[in-house]
Amino acid sequence: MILNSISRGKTQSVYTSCLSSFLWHSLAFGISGRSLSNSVINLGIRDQCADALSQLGFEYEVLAEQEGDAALGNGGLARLSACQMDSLATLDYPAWGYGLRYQYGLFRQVILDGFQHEQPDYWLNFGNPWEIERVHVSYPVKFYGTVEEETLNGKSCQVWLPGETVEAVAYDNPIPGYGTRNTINLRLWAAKPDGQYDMESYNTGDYINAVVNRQRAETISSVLYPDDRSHQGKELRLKQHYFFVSASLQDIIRRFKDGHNNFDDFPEKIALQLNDTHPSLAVVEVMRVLVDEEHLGWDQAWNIVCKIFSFTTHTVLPEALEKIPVDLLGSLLPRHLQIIYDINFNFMEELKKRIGLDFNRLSQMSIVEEGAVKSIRMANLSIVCSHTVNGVSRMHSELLKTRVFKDFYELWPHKFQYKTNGVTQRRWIVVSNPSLCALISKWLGTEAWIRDIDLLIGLQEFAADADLHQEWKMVRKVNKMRLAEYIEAMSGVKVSLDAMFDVQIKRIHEYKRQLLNILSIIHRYDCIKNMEKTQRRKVVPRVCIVGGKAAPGYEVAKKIIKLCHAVAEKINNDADVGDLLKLIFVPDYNVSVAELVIPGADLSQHISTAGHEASGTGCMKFLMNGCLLLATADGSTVEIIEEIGEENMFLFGAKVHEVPALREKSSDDKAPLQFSRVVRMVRDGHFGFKDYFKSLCDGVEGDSDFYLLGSDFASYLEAQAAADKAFVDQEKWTQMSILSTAGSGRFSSDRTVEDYAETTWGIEPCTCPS
Ligand code: NTF
Repeated sequence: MILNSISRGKTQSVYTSCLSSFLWHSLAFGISGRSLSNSVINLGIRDQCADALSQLGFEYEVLAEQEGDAALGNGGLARLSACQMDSLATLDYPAWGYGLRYQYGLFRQVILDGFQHEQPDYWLNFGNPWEIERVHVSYPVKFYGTVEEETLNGKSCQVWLPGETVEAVAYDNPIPGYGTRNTINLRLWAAKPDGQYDMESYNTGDYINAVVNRQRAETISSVLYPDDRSHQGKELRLKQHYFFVSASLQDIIRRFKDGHNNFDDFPEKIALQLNDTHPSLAVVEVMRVLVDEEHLGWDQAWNIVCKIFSFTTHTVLPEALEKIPVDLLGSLLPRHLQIIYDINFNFMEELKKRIGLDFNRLSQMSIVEEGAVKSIRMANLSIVCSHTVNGVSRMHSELLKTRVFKDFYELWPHKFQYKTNGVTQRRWIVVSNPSLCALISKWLGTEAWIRDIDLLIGLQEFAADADLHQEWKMVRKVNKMRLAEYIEAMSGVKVSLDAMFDVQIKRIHEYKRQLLNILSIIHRYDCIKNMEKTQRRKVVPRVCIVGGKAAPGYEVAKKIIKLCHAVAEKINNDADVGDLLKLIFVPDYNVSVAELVIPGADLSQHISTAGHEASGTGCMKFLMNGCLLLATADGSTVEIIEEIGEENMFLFGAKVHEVPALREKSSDDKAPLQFSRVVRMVRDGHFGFKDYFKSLCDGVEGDSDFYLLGSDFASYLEAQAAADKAFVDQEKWTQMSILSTAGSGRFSSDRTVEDYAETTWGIEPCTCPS
């Protein structure tokens, strides 16, 4: 979820246009990863820093490793925002990011006996040197209370009498652009108690209550919800949403009002991007502020709202769309609920004029969902109030138009666009893979690709050059050594550098199909065990690396982690197998781990059931680093195929249009024998924990195989075999690797934000005077 505001039109500079703001979503957003290396690279002072540190007796790399990850987000959505901030700064866009300064970021994953345990991530233990506390920038945020009707200048109006006030205090985190003086700001809000309330309690002698209330206020920004998919109707979560939205909008409106005495120019100066539905209350809040506080007429306020908001959704599954129970919303934000009802009333009236009394459709498109738990559909609210609805890849956008938001697409086809995600080459090549960075610059004869990613295509010309092959292989080997050392230190397992390093790192989800990967590893193991010794010599050695966190309440995902450990235990200790196969689970997967693992990977897996991954961004990071992809045609991989060609990756599996029919097909026709065999091995307790794994097996056999592991298994094994074959021919492999990097330009977040700037926000870069 992103909510951004940007100054529109031609602006002189960031400084003269300080009305410009980029209001970034908070709850799935964060500073993600470490800041030191990225900042010194972007500022162009890395070598000076390293020299200065060495004079003080410190090694730069060692020092940089000491920094902890800021994990103020869950997964791809959060890291996407961080990449986009880097691009916005680098490309001189006048932007601001907003978020929540959680005290506890995403939990730390600790593995005990193969099971995931969650430990709190109190990342502020040693302070955060990157932030500047703005004690004077704070705003009251109100909750609860009642709404009363009053008469003002002869007109009746609604007045919200809140029951609780909390203070939002700003902490600024500068984001420097690369090769520019432009530095943008990420403003994070921390919740503090409202002084007023404290005193009242104290005066009545209720000292204990005063302290408890202080703590209650601070709770709002205390902890990040660790589930990136399910949105239970939790009051604290809703409070976080509104706290972030209210503080950020007060900040933006204050800056706007500094230079304007009415709201006529507001849509000219501000663009707000709803990045997923988590900040969608912003549309309601803007209406409330304009109507109740600024006393604009409803129509005038509505006109402004419809011009400033655009919406990006990051999910494919209708069931993952956020809904807020009306009772909860009405008690926490009573005035907002009224406004939502009014917006919906107007929308329904307009809709009736367009489609007539088609009650089925009217009820599906309504912002209010009737039913056992009456709820507000945040996606519908966002679509109704936004001028643009974006998908995060072309395929995602097609699914939105034909399935998820079909009715809305038929009503407003002009609103629907897509902006395929991207990642920043500054962090994902320059910072995390410095030797590859140097090699690319040497062969292209310039470092300009770091700002102008399209230049990477120039590598194509040398894809068959023997000297480049030599150097490319050397860089890859050194990165593999670094990863192998990490694996040994972390797990005690020694891995061979001659093996193919095969990686799947991402959040654990059934649709991402880590289970498919593990089952195919069991199959490989089974094949090796059943081979003659002479045959084993022909096996291409593999090190399979899996990493990812499971949401604490997601039982199936936790079982998949345990299965991975159980299988690893068996394989890694089997003398028959030796270096031919190793399975490693990398614990506590986070951005820093990704920076180490991605450059050292030969093959990476992006194997979601077609039609489930909205985009995926991990695949882009691997691609940039010259890692070959083993993938289904899902999300952004479809566009990767267009860039590098099917022949340079290993594609498999059902296509998106085939999935519905496959789900209908009778279970007996779906899975091949090899699949049944490996599932049986798990069922029979080959890896222990027979009872515990039973439900995992039940979930992929028969009609329960919703994610189609069985029907994709045969083609998955074929793709794996093709990868083995290609790896034997190292020159061919290296050429494919070079072509992967060369073709990755389209997947830079520079391209994504330029696209947003031009076609959604209508803004231009403004260069800082030097
Ligand atoms: C994720 N969505 C999608 O699952 C990914 O495919 C996509 O690459 C990223 O967003 C970024 O667009 C979510 O994390 C969420 F929360 F929306 F489900």
